[in-house]
Amino acid sequence: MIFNFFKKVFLAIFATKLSAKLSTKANRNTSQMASVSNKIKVSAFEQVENALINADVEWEIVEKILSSISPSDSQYKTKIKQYLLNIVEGQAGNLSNYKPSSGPFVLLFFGVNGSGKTTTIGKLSWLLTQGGESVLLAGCDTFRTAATEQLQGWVDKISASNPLAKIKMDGMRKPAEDPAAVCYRAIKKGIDEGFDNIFIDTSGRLHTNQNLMEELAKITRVIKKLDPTLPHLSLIVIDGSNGTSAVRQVEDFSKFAHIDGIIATKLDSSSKAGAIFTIVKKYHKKIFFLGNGESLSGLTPFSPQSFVDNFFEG
Ligand SMILES: Nc1nc2c(ncn2[C@@H]2O[C@H](COP(=O)(O)OP(=O)(O)O)[C@@H](O)[C@H]2O)c(=O)[nH]1
Ligand SMILES: [Mg+2]
Repeated sequence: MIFNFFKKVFLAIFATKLSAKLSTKANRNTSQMASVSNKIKVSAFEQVENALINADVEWEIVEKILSSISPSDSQYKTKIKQYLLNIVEGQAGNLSNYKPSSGPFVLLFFGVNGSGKTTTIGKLSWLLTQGGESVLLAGCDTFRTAATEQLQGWVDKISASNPLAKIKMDGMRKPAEDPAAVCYRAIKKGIDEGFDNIFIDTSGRLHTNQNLMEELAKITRVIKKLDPTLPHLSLIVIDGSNGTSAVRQVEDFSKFAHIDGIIATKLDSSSKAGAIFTIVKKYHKKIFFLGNGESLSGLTPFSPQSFVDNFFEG
C-alpha cells in the first residue's frame, strides 16, 4: 500500500519534471528557430544591401532605403524595389520628343574614352535603319585615325545585315583635321542630301582635360552657325561598369556641353549601372538607352521597371 503511494508520488514528480523539461526544450527550440529565421531574414536583407552597393548604388541612397525598411518586414524586397523605381520612374528619354519638325534629326554623342560612343552609334543606326530611316554618321573623332575606320566598319556591318539600309559615313578628309570643321561639313552634307538622322561621333575625352573639353564646346558652337537649334539632342555615353565615377563625368561634362540625357553601356558585363540613380536624383537627366553587348541589336530603350528588376536578378 505504502509502496503504491510512493510509486504514485514518484511517477507524478517524474511526469511533472519530464513535462517541464520537454516544455523548456520546446520553448528553447521555438526561440532558437525564431532566432535562426531572424538570422536568415537579416542575412537575406544584407545580401540585398550588398547587391545594391556592388551595383554602384551610392551609399547615401542605400542608407536611406535601409533606414526606412525593416528586415523583418516580409515585403522588404518589394519596398526596396518601389523606392528605387520612384527615383527612375518617368525618366525614360524618348527620341521623338526631340525630333525637329523638318530637316535631319541631329544627335551629338560624347563621353570619356572607351565609354562606348562609337558602338552605341552603330547600334542605334541599325535600329533606325531597320525602321527605314536614313542615317549619316559624322566621324568627328579626329584624334584617333582608327576611329573613322571603326565608324565605317559599322556602316559596312549594317549594310551587310540589311542591304536596304540607308547609311553613310562622312569623316576626316586629311589627318588631324579640326573636329568642329569635320562636323560642320558633315552636317551640311546631311542637310543637303536630306538625311533623316545625323549622328555626331566625337573623340573620347577625359573630363579632367580642359583643352579637349573646350574642343567639345567648340563643336557645339560651330554647328550652331548652321542652325542655332543644333544639336537637337546631346547625349553623354557612360560606361556602366565605371562605377560612381560616371556621376563625376556627368557633372564635369555639363560644364562644357548641354546634356539632355544619358546612355549607359556594358550592362551585359557584371555592371548594373547603379550610378544612374544618383545621376537622375542629382541632375534630373533622362536615360535613353542601355547598351548590352557589341552586336547590332545590343541596345535597349531604357525601361525603369526592367532596370530596377535587374538589380534583384543574378
Ligand atoms: N560588352 C560590351 N562592350 C561594349 C559595349 N559598348 C561598347 N563596348 C566595347 O567597349 C570598347 C569601347 O567602345 P567604343 O564604342 O569604341 O568606345 P568610344 O571610345 O566611347 O567610342 C569596345 O571594345 C567596344 O566593343 C557594351 O554595351 N557591352
Ligand atoms: Mg569612338
